[in-house]
Amino acid sequence: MNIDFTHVKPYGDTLNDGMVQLSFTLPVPCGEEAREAARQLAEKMGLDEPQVYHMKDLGVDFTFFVVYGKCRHFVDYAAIRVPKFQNSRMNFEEINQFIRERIGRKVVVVGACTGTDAHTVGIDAIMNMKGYNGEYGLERYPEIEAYNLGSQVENEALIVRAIEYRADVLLVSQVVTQKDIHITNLTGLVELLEAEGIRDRFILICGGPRIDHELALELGFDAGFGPGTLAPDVASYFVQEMVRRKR
Ligand code: B12
Repeated sequence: MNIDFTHVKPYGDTLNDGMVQLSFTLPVPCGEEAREAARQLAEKMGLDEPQVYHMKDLGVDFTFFVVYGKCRHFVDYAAIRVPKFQNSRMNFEEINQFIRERIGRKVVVVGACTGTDAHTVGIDAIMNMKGYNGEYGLERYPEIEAYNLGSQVENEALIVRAIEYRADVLLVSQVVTQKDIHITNLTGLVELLEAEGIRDRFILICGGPRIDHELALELGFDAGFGPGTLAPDVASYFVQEMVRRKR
């Protein structure tokens, strides 16, 4: 198929038909006025021929919609440049061997889910002994000393423990993103570290379902990891970064 990567559009039935499906909620009572409001809104979002395929009364004057339409916009895929990690992905054995040979001591990692965020499953998936999705977590790595502080850890408390344990790496999980609270928490940590003059002591990594590497760099972190991350993805990055920094 001949695709023009400078003009990429969503694909439905035929190339460049622009078909998308959109779902959202409006704070209006369910009815024909609500349907028309959803249709007009979709049109304003850049969808041609919007059709409300599903409308559901959520009660207390809120309505949920699924709308189909043809997106009139395109993106220049050929011009996209995304920051990426400059390292290879190693497995459990390779990472431990790399630490023994290239670092020569245990790597200390301190992790937490910070602020008021109580979602522990993400940070546990990366750190817990038993691991996640077929991969051991960092606690299982013989060459890594891993401290999982759990959830709802204030930035100040994380820093205290990081200093106490002489951490090489800080892992920060943020799952809740309502009102951009993850941005506030993550930038707050960077500011505190900078104010104390210790930002450069740590490899600073964040992760969560709405985090990516680009956002992490923007917020002053060294790296960011999103959905589907496994312990070796993160460990491969930080052990190689430690060696890069020693040079
Ligand atoms: C389980 C759950 C809960 C449990 C949490 C239990 C626990 N001990 O963790 C409970 C019931 C307590 C809960 C509470 C709330 N929750 Co909740 N919860 C979920 C749910 C269903 C699953 C999250 C999860 O465990 N995912 C599985 C893990 C493995 O995935 P993950 O977190 O993305 O982690 C992976 C990557 O992101 C990455 N990663 C994550 N962290 C890190 C860190 C580092 C350093 C690295 C490298 C990688 C990394 O690696 C992980 C493994 O691949 C989600 C919905 C969903 N389906 O996702 C809602 C969800 C996250 N919750 C939500 C909300 C709103 C809440 C509440 C505010 C609800 C309320 N009104 O009370 C409260 C918040 C409480 C609080 N103070 O934080 C919203 C968040 C919306 C938003 N974007 O902000 C979601 C998305 C549900 C929704 N659709 O509305 N929740």
